[in-house]
Amino acid sequence: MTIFSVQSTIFTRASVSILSSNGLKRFSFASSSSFSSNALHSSPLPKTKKRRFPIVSAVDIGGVTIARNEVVRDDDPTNNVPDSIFSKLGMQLHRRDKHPIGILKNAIYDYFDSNYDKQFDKFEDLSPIVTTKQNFDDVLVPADHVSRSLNDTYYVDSQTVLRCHTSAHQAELLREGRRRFLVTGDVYRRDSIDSTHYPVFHQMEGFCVFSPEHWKESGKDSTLYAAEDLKKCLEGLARHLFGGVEMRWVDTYFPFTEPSFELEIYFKEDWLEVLGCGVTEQRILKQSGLENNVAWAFGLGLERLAMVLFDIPDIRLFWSDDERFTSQFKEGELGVKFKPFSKYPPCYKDISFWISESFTENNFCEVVRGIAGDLVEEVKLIDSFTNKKGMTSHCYRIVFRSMERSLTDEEVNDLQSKVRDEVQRKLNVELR
Ligand code: FA5
Ligand code: MG
Repeated sequence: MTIFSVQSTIFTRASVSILSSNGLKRFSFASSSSFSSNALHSSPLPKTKKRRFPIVSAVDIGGVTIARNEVVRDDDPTNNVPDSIFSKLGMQLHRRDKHPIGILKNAIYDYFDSNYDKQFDKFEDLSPIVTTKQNFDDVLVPADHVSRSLNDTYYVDSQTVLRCHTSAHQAELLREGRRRFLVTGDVYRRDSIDSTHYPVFHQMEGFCVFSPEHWKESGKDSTLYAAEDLKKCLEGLARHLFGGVEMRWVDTYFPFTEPSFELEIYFKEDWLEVLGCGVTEQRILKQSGLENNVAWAFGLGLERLAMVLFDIPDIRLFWSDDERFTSQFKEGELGVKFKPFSKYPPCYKDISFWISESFTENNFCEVVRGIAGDLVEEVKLIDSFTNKKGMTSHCYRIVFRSMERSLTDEEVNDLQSKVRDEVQRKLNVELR
């Protein structure tokens, strides 16, 4: 039998399917229950409606206050930002020097500062709320590309999204006249999730423009010159961060680069994709009057790199406020290996329903995430069939497990019962 572990990253054309042993499509799942320090105001919970998330009524993004009703809009059908995601805005884990993501970011800065004589300008406070033009059009994402759908991206309104990659800032920085830059930020995606996928994560974009004297001197064609320089830069970065580690380049596709590559690192007995990169499409350079130039760009997945670097087994941990996690990391210390404080027991619950035509797994994931937050470790499709009338049934196994404590039966039953209610109400499915 076979398990398909769907590792879809939005901008690559193909998802990777890993065949494994029991016939079922598998995807996993997590979200947050940690309370944000950026939350300016939290409303007390109404007594009758028990929620895992305090409703945050405003957040601070780099000194700018954003009210909940500007981002979470029940009256706009295009809006699909839930409270659990809103509460993450402005958390900026990458700006915390004692957090693994911040420690990693600083180590990458060190690499660029020392190898490129501080020529890379750094940005880490650009707002994650961007226009669809910035997020998609400016980087040539086709009008019908799957990443534009409400199923994959968080929309504030039809023209505004939570950026799903730091590439959203390439064009504006080029237009400003920047030629070498690093952009670090939180990015947002509706995704089926497992221990290496999370709906909010952090990327660092790198961009480097070359003028003709660079490649002419080398005697190489401009694209080859840029591609070689890019790989040399990123291999050097990997050595700087990891010393020795097993890695490989994989050819891929992005709308904004050609050729395009991904770098994978061998981690926990599997290849883990840690970044996407390539030689920038000429049309992007042309938009900023750089038609005689060539450029490379990359987008690093900071959580993925930090997982390898600090031996962090589950991406949910990055959001933990538990001192047993946070106290293990020190500013400027790269080599520290995370010591798991304990593995609490999982609790399994199954749910079966007849799906409707509009059913998607990302929507189902979001419902479970909205109820159980980071207490959900994984959601697996364990059975699927279509009856003679053409109705399709799905059975999902939900794995509940806290990273921080043992869950009680009562608590898990309560979560599962809420999932059953909400799935019916929101997804138009018929429970079996
Ligand atoms: C992009 O986002 C491109 N913008 C990267 C890029 C930039 C390519 C510039 C070329 C030039 P992708 O969707 O593959 O590509 O994501 C980049 C990295 O983010 C992945 O390699 C992975 O490390 C990380 N990533 C993707 N999805 C998730 C997720 N749900 N959770 C955690 N990390 C993720
Ligand atoms: Mg990818």
